[in-house]
Amino acid sequence: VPWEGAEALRLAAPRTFQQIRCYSAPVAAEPFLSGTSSNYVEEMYYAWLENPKSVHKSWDIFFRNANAGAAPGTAYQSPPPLSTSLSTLTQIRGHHVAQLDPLGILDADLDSSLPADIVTSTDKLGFYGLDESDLDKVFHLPTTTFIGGNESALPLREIIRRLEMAYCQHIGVEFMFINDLEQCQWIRRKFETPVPVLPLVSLEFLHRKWSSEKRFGLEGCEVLIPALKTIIDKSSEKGVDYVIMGMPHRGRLNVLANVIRKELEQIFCQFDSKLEAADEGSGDVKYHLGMYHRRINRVTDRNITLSLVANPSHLEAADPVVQGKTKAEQFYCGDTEGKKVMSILLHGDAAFAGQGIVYETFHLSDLPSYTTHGTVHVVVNNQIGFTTDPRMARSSPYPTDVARVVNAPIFHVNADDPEAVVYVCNVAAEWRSTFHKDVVVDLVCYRRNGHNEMDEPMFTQPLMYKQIRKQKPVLQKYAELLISQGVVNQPEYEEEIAKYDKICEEAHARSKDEKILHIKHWLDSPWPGFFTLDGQPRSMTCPSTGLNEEDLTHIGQVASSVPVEDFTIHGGLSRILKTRGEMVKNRTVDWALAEYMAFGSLLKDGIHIRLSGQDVERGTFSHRHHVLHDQNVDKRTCIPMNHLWPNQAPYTVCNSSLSEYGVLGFELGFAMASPNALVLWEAQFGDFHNTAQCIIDQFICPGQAKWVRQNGIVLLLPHGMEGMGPEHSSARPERFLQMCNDDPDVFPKLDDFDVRQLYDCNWIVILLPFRKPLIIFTPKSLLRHPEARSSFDDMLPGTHFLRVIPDSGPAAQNPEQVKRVLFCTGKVYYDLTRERKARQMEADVAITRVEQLSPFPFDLLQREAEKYPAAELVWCQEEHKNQGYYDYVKPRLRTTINRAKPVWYAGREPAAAPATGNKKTHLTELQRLLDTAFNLDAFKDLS
Ligand SMILES: Cc1ncc(C[n+]2csc(CCOP(=O)(O)OP(=O)(O)O)c2C)c(N)n1
Ligand SMILES: *[C@@H]1O[C@H](CO)[C@@H](O)[C@H](O)[C@H]1NC(C)=O
Ligand SMILES: *[C@@H]1O[C@H](CO)[C@@H](O)[C@H](O)[C@H]1NC(C)=O
Ligand SMILES: CC(=O)N[C@H]1CO[C@H](CO)[C@@H](O)[C@@H]1O
Ligand SMILES: [Mg+2]
Repeated sequence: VPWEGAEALRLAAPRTFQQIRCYSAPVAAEPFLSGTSSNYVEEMYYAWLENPKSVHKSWDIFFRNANAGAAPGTAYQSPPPLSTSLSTLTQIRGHHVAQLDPLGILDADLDSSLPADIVTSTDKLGFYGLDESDLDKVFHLPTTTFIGGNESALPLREIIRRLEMAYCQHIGVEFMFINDLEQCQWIRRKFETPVPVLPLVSLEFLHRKWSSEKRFGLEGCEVLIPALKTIIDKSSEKGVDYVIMGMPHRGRLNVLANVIRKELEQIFCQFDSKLEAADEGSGDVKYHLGMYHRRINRVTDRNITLSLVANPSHLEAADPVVQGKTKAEQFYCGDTEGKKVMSILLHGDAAFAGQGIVYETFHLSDLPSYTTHGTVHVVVNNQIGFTTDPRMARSSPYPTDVARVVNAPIFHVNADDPEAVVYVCNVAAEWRSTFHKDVVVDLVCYRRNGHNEMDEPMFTQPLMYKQIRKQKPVLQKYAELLISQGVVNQPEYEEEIAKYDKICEEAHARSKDEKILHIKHWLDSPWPGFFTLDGQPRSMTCPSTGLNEEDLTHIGQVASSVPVEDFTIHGGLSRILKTRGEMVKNRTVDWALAEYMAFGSLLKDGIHIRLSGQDVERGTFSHRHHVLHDQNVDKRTCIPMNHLWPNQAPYTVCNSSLSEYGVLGFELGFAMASPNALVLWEAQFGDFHNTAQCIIDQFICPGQAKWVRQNGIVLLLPHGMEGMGPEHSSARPERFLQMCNDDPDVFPKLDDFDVRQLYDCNWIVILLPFRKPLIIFTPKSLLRHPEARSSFDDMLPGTHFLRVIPDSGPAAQNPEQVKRVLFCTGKVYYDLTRERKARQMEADVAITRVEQLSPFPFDLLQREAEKYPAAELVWCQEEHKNQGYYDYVKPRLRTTINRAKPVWYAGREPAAAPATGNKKTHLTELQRLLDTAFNLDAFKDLS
């Protein structure tokens, strides 16, 4: 009894039924059938697949309609139902035949063949068992289409026409992979509901936005400007008041001028090569600078803030940074659903397809601590990347396929059809505000000129550029269309052009009055009130970081307890917390507890802390345990750090996705939004930071010099040679040190040595009247080393961070007698002290720890060197000679002592890999370096 069967199946597996609506028949049938025990139906189904006539007519219709998702009961009436797959397949594959390329040469999906199942009024009818005689027959429409508007049945000819209009014209919609019925239906409704006349874009609007500064114009994709405007206007209408944007070089100045509305004279004066730079730092080229602008949106009459994030040449690198900044702005204004703050990311076609960071960024889009609740992506798909043809640039049909991994709908649109573009952008913004998920607009366009003004495109793309030379600019095309429709007349059009030219001319004239160039006008994230106190610049001091005894004890107690009721933690963790409790009673702290003290005290001061990275909640080395898990209740957790004080700032700690490039970029962006937060990213092991090298090289190291923008991001990089092999040993300190900008050959003559030196450098600490990135090489085995402990006494009020820890044992009592000073940093100190004791050389050898490598503590080390007049000076490190700190330290130590004597080296030999994978070799190497460090004759022959 077919219909009872259908009802039963539907009730048994509603989810399956929903899903099969999205697929073509044979694919859909599998989940649909596998969930049932009805062999009878199954057998018939396969029989029907082979030959629809082999089963009873009722089953034929049932299978056709049930497969396509028609509600049972509706399909079995007259007029005869339309095969749902006819409309479904158009929804799925219409974009393959849509006319997306304005040039009409390349297919946007790189495939010129036509799908066999897309029916037109003259072709492929046979695929559905129809012929031309059916064209005027009226068919009942399935529930999965909205082409009927208010009608439930239409003639086949009209059905095909409407499907073509919706899916095969200048818009190609990819959405049928979305496995959410509501979302699919929403998109269908948007594109299928017959719209009598598309909302007309007035020429005045287009033109004012389009004319632009010549050399960095968007020729071939001018439609980007109304596209962005539409997204912003619609979002503003939906309640958004802050839009953060990231974009590459192409069209950037145009966007600044016409979307963000940066004063034109500020843009023009950048072209004047005679202007002097007014800010510290080396600056950057004009199409990389950021921007922040607040203004009234004329369409919605609401205030809107637009920020364009500064970016390096490295394409797509700014994506995660924009997302992090967006998350931070949402966080600070309590916008937990992304209703007020949103991001827009622009991409080039080649970069979007080729750069892995795009994928990493997409994978942050739905994670609780990283989501920005939907990003609108706009691809300037000019079908070329520098000189590379898309057929050589990607293996996927579209440059946008990467977005499919997060089920984002993708709207391809022919950029020569401004109305289609504006329509699609409205839908994209509405999608974002409805579902708070990512969406992609693919503007299929062309690049009228070469890659830049100097570039000859005919060398490599002769045919494409022959066509482009013939192509009328879209403004002209659209103006002609509107004039022919009588919407505007020729004089009105010319008047608009003249009006905009005049605006540009006047601004250009004003730009000549600018005398100096202020990069400060180009800040993407101003920090109002941070650099001044009551209108005066803040004093340059390093405040004491000490805490009083009660606070230390209180933080320690919370760190060693479970501050909520009825919460069962793991037995092993109970022991760890108990030991912590004992340490607090003993007034000592290890690394993990010290971190607690630091975070806890900042939270008390109202400073928000965010710690992000792989497995940071527990800590890779199981030492941190900032999130406790109830052993009996799924997902019940407790973060004791958030139970410290009544009015404390919030503490955010989040396990990240397994990405370094994406997540470090994100945290950098988060740190950008506010100076009053401590944002830390921890690598699983320091070794893995190099997959985020681009963020370090392009943003963290030179960010202030290029963009006068400070950033207080902290990198925690577990480092140390512990016999764990070449990939778990080195955070590559040598690379960070090589990028430090303090001069090895100059002993700085400075008042306020410590703070001034920090101010001048490119990276380092917190609790300063300015912000710098800080790189910390963090311990692994030292986390549990019994001697790697500090007393509360080192943390009481008046205490400071120690840049250098001098020797305090017998050697320091009798410095004249000391034969050798071993300068070192990090964990090798503990190997050295153990060895010194074993050799009974405590009076002969002093060991000085350098805690702050850069900026180099010239002043303190000079004191140390002078204290031991008769001693040889040795730099000792466990790292290989071409790695670690040696190359950085040696010339600076020599400068410190005015080159009065040699600086010797004790450490591993140069090597290509950071560490051996063989434990025995590891120990042999260690013993050898200790022997060198303490064999007082070792260097005699060399001198
Ligand atoms: C990571 C990176 N690799 C290489 C380059 C050099 N480069 C600059 S533009 C460009 C082509 C970009 O093509 P596309 O993304 O399509 O943008 P379009 O220039 O066409 O707008 C390349 C390879 C770069 N800027 N960044
Ligand atoms: C926009 O912001 C300005 C300055 O903050 C304010 O004076 C004005 O009232 C705001 N306008 C609207 C419509 O909110
Ligand atoms: C605390 O001090 C006591 C006595 O010195 C010592 O035995 C114990 O190991 C210490 N506990 C911790 C956790 O350091
Ligand atoms: C922010 C986040 O996703 N945190 C997760 C980190 O991992 C633990 C353990 O799997 C989860 O409980 C957290 O929710
Ligand atoms: Mg391109």
